[in-house]
Amino acid sequence: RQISQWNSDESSDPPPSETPRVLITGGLGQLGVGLARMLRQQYGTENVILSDIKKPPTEVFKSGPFVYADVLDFKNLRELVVNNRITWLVHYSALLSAVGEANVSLARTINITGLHNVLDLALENCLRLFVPSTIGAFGPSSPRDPAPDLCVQRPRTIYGVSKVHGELMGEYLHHKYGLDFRCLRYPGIISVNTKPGGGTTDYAVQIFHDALSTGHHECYLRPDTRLPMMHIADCHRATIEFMQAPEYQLSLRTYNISAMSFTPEELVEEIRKHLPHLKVTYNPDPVRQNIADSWPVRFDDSNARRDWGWQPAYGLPELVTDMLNTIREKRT
Ligand code: AKB
Repeated sequence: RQISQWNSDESSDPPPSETPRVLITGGLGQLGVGLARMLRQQYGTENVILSDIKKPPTEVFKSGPFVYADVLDFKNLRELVVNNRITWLVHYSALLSAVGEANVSLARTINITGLHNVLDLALENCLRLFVPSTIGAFGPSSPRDPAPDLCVQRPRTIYGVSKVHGELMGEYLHHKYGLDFRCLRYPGIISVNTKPGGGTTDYAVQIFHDALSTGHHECYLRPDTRLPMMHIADCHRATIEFMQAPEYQLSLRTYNISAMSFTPEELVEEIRKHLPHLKVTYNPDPVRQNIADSWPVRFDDSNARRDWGWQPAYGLPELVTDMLNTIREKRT
């Protein structure tokens, strides 16, 4: 009775077509909570559902809808999409580059089988589907400075292989069946409130915490390792602007997005403008160094800028100032 009452209740009418109903998978990783916050500001708290297989921290649970969702369980996902009248799916579940190399079989299952479930579901339910790709989708034979949108992609990590697979599957389903597939290749993302887990670019987050706690950071990459990076606020804004872009503006379905590119020693130099006593030692980890050496040092994102107006707000000085201020505020 309750359900039929709800169904006949005016307040449960489908939202107007411009208001999406969003489901975010892997929502408790580095990116989900912040993206949900920004989407909820625009579309209303109830229209954005975070999901993961882990129990959320209390503040996340209290801030809006959260549900259990395992991307390997197709029926569970389908139930969530149907019952909640989802129209946009943001698929953040994935194992990152370094942790993927340590557990190839799990990375293959989550990053490829999980993606297939999401693609099938998006097709079945006419969803707009966002799947992030990465600088890790390129490899040693790709042009590295800069890496364009379209070029040779022969990554040497299971993470990269799964991301290229995702790009190709999504684009294939778009061209064959009209799936509204959208994919951005993210650089390393720098955030305060949520930490990355198991990536190659993670040093560029940890160094800020170390700088303000012990004053010493041991870097697992060589000082001259240049990689594309981005402040998390730019990453969220790019994702939302891209999801909102009308289809006719998109000449591609997979775009590079870029903001800045730096080496550990350049980052240290910028942090030392605020904290002159920061001590950094270098102890390269062969696995992560090898991965980083195969990735682009710069991204060409001219297509994103031209087609849907992408423009980053943070350069290196702004990123460093914001990271240090935000961590300080959290600590007081
Ligand atoms: C990683 O380092 O694995 C990620 C990425 C660049 O995709 N942060």
